[in-house]
Amino acid sequence: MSCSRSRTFIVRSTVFAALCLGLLAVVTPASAQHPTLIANTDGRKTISLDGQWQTIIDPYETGYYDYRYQPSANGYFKDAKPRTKSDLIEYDFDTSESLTVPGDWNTQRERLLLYEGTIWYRKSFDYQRKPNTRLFVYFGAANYLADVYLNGEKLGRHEGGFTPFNFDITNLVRDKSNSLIVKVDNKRRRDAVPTLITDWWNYGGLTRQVKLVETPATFVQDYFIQLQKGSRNQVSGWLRLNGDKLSQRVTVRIPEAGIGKSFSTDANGYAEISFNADLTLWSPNNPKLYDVVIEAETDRVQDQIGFRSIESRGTEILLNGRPIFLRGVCIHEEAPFRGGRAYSREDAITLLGWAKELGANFVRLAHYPHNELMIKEADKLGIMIWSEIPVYWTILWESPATLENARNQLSEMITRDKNRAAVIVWSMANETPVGDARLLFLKKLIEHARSLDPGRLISAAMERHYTDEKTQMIDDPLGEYLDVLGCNEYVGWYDGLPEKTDRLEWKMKYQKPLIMSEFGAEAPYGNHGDPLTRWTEEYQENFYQHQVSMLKRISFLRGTCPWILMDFRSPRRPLPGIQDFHNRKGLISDRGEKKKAFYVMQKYYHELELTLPK
Ligand code: GCB
Repeated sequence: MSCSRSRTFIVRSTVFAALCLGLLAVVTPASAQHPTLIANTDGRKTISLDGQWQTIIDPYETGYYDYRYQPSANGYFKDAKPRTKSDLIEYDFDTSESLTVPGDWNTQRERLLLYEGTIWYRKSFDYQRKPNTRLFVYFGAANYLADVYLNGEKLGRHEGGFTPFNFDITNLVRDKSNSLIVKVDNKRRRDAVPTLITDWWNYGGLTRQVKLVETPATFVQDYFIQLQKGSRNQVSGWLRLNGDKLSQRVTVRIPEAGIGKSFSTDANGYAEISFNADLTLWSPNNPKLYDVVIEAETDRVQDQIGFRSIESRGTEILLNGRPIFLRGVCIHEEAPFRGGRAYSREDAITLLGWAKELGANFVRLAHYPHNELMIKEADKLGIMIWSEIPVYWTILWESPATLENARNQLSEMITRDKNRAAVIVWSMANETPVGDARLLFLKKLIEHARSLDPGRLISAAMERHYTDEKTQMIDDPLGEYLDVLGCNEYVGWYDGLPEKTDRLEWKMKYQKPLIMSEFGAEAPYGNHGDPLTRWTEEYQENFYQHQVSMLKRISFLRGTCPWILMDFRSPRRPLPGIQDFHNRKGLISDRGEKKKAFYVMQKYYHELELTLPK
């Protein structure tokens, strides 16, 4: 993404041409999807399209394919109305039910709880066109596959349920009654990312905010402004313009630090930036954010950026040059109290507030990129983040299209969040099986991540195995390519009883820091019994007590992320009266009740806070 300097990619082929080429039926290669994602849309004039959208449920994709299973020229994207009393049109957005955006569809209507398929969304809006102004439509996320149309014309397709995308609609938008239509399809596919099985709910829909973004004709489309790797006073990065006037003087200002440096963009609108700066560094104790202004001749955009360095050396993780221990917790993007996908600032504040109460300075946002508000709140609160893409379990390692899709999701995640100090780890994968094809696949992702962002730590949540009955070994060949190793282990839950941890010794093939990226046990809040009775809070508490004693014995351990902060919905968890289709490994219930285990981790974190550098 950072190297791509081409103009915004807009698919505006006529439906006729598309039909001739068979384009509508073909998935656009992910790499060609969105080379020009706009960074920091919050720093721009936007018009929200959130609220009620008219929707049509379309399990057979009747609005897309004709009866020969060919893309239809007159699909629902035409938003047609009968013109005469004799006209035959078998759909009507106006009289169909509506859904709220942002929001998953599953939790908005009872009969959609298990729905996996297509729903068409339509928003009508007016827009006053302005001279020298471009207009984009920006989607925070659509799970999973989105086909987007404006006024009957296709803008393009986006694949991947957790990252943003945008389209230039300057030449298509009109003053009155624009019809913006999105076909969202959340059918699971073997070749998709994630693939057929996950331990979380496949919430479909326009799950994050949708907005119109106004920019000048030539605008600052993206920029990377961070401390250079290994430095605490050298800012380096790049910026990129999009438009017709690509050669400009652009000034980067950090007023509070008295900085104003100018750079010239090349014929592609690209400039590298580099300057010295005496800055107060961002850290959990002092999450300092600076106003940063990027001023081109034709545009001005403002951001809030924190500056900090993050490195690994031997088995240490160094924040601003000092060793830290990551007191973490895993979080799913599940809404506290109401259930469903989390999307709001309030959701973020609640979840991160609980993490703070636990004593955490770090969160692992599992298993896909979470919404941007979460990252921005963490930036303000001083909570460090592990962010990951949904390369989970059993991806099709040999498929070039699957790799391209994963790469694209990685690009979009990094593009969106690369200026957020809170993010310190990009994770490539979760519990993927050791093997040659998988290693090749993940090495390509690592290479790609490093090319987009040379600064952050690269990790992956891996597995361990027994070399004898008391030795746990981490020697996954992937470890060689990572900066920090993640390991998920459930000794005491899927593997024996809690006491089993007492006799285990941990070994790792690599001289690198280890984060125990998952460990946990299930208990619905309020279910009581003795410490060896499954599903009780006492068992979960016992599990954590034994885990903590074991974790304390691992000399190369530099972080812990219990699984998980809050209970979440999962189709893999049917046990009646206990799970009821929820994974109950939360330290807190989905109603906000803290379980006994919460206090075990809290105590451990408070001890760590007193004894280890923050
Ligand atoms: C794991 C997975 C996570 C599951 C968890 C569990 O290893 O990474 O997605 O939810 O175990 O509860 O089994």
